[in-house]
Amino acid sequence: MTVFRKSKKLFGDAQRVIPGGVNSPVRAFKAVGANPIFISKAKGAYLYDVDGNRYIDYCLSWGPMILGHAHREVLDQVRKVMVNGTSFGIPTPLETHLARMIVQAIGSIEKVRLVSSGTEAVMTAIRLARGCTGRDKIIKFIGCYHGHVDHMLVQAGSGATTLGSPSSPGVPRDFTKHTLLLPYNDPEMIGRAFSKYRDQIAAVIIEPIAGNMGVVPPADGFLKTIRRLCTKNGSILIFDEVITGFRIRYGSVQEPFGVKADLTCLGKIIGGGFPIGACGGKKGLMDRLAPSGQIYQAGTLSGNPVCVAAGIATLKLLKSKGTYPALGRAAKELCDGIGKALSGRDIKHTINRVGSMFTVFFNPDPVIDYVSAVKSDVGRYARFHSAMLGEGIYLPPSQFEACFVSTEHKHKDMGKTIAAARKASL
Ligand code: KE4
Repeated sequence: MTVFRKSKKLFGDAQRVIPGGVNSPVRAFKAVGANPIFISKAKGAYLYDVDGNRYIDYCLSWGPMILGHAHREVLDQVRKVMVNGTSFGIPTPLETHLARMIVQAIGSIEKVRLVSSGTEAVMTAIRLARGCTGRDKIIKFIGCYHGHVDHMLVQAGSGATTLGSPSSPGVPRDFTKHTLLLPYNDPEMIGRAFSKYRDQIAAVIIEPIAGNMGVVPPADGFLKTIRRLCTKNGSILIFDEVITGFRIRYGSVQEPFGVKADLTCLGKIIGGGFPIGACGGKKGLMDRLAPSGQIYQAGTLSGNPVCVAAGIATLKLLKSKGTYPALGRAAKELCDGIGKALSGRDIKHTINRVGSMFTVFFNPDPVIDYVSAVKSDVGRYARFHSAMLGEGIYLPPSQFEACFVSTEHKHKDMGKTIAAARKASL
């Protein structure tokens, strides 16, 4: 019987001094109706909580820990750099090194600005798109999440192609009146939006493989349709690859999809577990950013040597041959096993997987967009999460998130996870 006594006490302590007891809402386990576990340490594929329980971790800090936790070679590089100072607020050669690795890995990126979070990367991309086009409107897709910047916290307007309204208190209506929310994987709707707003659209921002409604891949041709419409109307195409960047392959998903973005947002993996984000694109766009251009963007700790050292070490290790096929094989073995376990118990579900990111939806039908995703049985997911936690398996505490596999997840970990799925009380 898994005990959470110390975590429960720590959660009470935390709630007295931190809103909701957490520093990011999803960590509070509200979506699975439980108290969060508090972590004491992590190594490889495993988390260890303050009660001494060990978990196989499929959340991996929401994606960054693709090499597993506390990777020796990443920490060695961080140690080497940090003893020489941690932040100077003036350039270091390390930033150029990481920027060059990103440029060499992603064909659509000629220059890149490093920042400290995915949210900042998105903020930068949208301001750049608006500044370069002189237009205001932005298209985003229902179910995609691009960080907590005001104009991205939008709920769909009343009609199909009406502009959005705030989805959070504290966001003035004026801040979202230029944001249009469209259904993911619906080429007809985006065609109608461009017909209606044509040369008013500064940019379209999309998760090329959605991870924030659970994993939802793009329908065939959907991304190419968006690319064609953006090119035709002089709008900027922004791929938010904060999750997918260096997750599916060494670089972006633009190459396998045959769609080049004008701007790409990155984060998570490129920081190797340290705070980072990045916005990259063609020189003609990127050079419009201050100080080479007039479009302002800044950050005290942007590109700081510690985070950048972790990112460089991580990308170097990811570059080694065979990394991504092995990640894909491990995730396939896991998803096939979980699928068989649940089907064997006649539990209706669907699993979406791309490479080493996946979601088990408790949904009898295909999940192809937000409307189909939210038909999932979130109560059953909560019971699944709790049962798996009790068996030492840590899944994201929400049905609408992505699971990830790292290079440290071994065959025995998959076997234990599949066995747990076979007996989880649902
Ligand atoms: P951050 O500001 O949290 O570093 O990145 C925002 C962001 C931007 N774009 C995409 C596609 C993202 O997935 C994210 C953040 N992802 C969430 C989990 N899906 C982070 C977890 C959290 O909010 O606590």
